[in-house]
Amino acid sequence: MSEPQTKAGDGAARLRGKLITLEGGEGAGKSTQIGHLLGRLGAAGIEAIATREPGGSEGAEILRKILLSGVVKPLGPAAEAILFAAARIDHIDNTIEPALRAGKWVVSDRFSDSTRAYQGGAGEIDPRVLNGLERVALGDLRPDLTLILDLPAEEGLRRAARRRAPGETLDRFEGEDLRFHESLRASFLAIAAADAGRCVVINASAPEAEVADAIWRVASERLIAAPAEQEYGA
Ligand code: T5A
Repeated sequence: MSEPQTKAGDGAARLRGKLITLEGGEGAGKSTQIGHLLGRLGAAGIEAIATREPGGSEGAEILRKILLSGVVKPLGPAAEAILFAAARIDHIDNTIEPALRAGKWVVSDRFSDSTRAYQGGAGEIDPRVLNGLERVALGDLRPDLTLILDLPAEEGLRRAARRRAPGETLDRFEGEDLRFHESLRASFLAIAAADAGRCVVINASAPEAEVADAIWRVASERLIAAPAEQEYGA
């Protein structure tokens, strides 16, 4: 479980890194855009790491294999949500928090909003269950910025299919029907509307370079030009 974001430390005050999450449906272009964002952060002199969910740490990568294989599907979305939360705890403890404490920025391909959209919205789990899981998994941790890459579900599935290697099968969620994927899109947009301070919707139907420019504009305006930096370990 994550620790509080600000606590007494033993050394000199260090600047805590920022957590940026990219969310959206299948094939929205998250991995592609994380490459661009990391390049631009590096050029701005900001040390950043890329990570992903499910996964991003040794234990969480084991759970990723289990979850995406589909063996948990018969147990229902609540069981899947609990396993996604277990993976998230390992990811936060072993990858995200250590990097943030070291002053690095963390860019994660999916995070807790994916559980809200896939298991909550589309999977229809009671939001109270998701709130409880989120409290346990995240503690005080919240993304500083969430970019929701939005595009029609059909286009995202088409892109994901084009990227698939010959003979590669659909994973657990890619195999769901179009109605499921359309409801995901609606869930992500609802999450963005409910938390506009944290989330920004990006038009992911635009050409790759335009999407990269839009993401960089938002990230630099919201985080780099931000007047006050949060200190950690003071
Ligand atoms: N999940 C995850 C849950 O159900 N609950 C949870 O809590 C969490 C964390 C993870 C699965 O787990 C589910 C959601 C997912 O189903 P994954 O393999 O990590 O699965 O897959 P995704 O996160 O869905 O990522 P994808 O790899 O499908 O898509 P991306 O990363 O969004 O897209 P990307 O960058 O690989 O691009 C796809 C293709 O489109 C092209 C790219 O070149 C690529 O070929 N492309 C564009 N084409 C045209 N215009 C653009 N602007 C383009 N941008 C990219």
